[in-house]
Amino acid sequence: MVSIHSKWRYFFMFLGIQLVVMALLSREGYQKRVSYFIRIFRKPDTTLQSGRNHTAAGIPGGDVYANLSHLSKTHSHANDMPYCPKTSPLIGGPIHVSFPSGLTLADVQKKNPMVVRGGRYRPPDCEARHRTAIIIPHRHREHHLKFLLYYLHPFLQRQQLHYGIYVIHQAGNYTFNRAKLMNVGFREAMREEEWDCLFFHDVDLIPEDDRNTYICDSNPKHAAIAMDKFGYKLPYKMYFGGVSALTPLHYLKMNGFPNNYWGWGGEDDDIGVRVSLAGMYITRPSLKVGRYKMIKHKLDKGNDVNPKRFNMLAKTRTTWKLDGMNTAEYETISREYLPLYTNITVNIGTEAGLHPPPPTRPPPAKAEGKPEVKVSAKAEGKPAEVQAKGPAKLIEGPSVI
Ligand code: BGN
Repeated sequence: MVSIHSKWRYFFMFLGIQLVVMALLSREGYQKRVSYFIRIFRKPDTTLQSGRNHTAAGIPGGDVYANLSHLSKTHSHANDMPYCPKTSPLIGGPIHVSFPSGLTLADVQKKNPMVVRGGRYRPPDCEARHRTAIIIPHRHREHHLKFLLYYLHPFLQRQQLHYGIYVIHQAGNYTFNRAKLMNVGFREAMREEEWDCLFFHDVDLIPEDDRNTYICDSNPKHAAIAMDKFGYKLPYKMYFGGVSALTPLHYLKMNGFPNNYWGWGGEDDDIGVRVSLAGMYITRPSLKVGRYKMIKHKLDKGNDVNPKRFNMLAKTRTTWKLDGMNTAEYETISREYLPLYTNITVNIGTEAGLHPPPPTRPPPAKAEGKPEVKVSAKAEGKPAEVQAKGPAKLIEGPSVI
């Protein structure tokens, strides 16, 4: 029979063991576990500064600038640096994306002290395994560009890439041509450095997970597979819009992108069709990783829906070799090496050519087909250097890289 005394003895022994276990646990992050349970009962934090936050779909998202502060300029880019690890230790997964008012390019610059002239970066403590150029077609979207730069710079640094950001700015007010600007970006970026991968990036899409690595695959990659505006799903199987990644070889194999899609729509489908016509296929990251938040906006002035896109798309099979990188004709107006990006302003002309003839009859109120090549190389923040280049005519084939 167990006496009352021995019952108490067992109780105190049990209590003692509990105390020893707790003491041991507290040495190995017990506090972390306790704070984890406390956090479950707390309201989610909504400030931008917090370490972890929640994305639109309730996935916890971290501060894109976390982990980067220890990188310092004291590292020297020595010749004998080891290669960076295959998987960057700085990668943290989901990123919290919000668009705080009052953010300026000067703030973005302050947060990215390791980014150098023209928006270039190399990891300070290891030799990057990949060299990626980001090509961003742009006009009148300074507000979006600021947010994209705020997120993209630390995102790419976390991936330990050697990278450069190129903004290709369409001069004048004629209808926007996204795909032709990409052809310009390809040519101009490759002229400067031997990039091994090019990311063609819409200005209004912010990546939400840094496991979506900005490196190329063995086939053209469609990175923006899950956008918030499509409910984080692919809108249709052949979709190739938003953000895509190609090596220079992929790009030339498909004769680049079409030059003749003026206005909104269809050009990304044409590019997708070119991939398969050139004997390649589209690769994609997982839906969990290829997530993007779109900065909301209305359809731009100067980027009306292109009514010809259905007919043009039906003919891609016969046009892709005749129109593309081998016929991209443009004039470089200026090249500015700004602190956060290289800004290249170009005249890409109109459907009627680079210098369409003036109308013979008195022009109507709104002269269609007449480009007003008024260059606005204005960008927020002071240009570090402006190298006025043009207008120098550049009509080049794919052999000239
Ligand atoms: C498609 C557009 C794409 C656009 C996506 C997503 C066309 C061609 C007609 C078949 N394609 O419909 O350009 O990126 O929607 O918005 O309009």
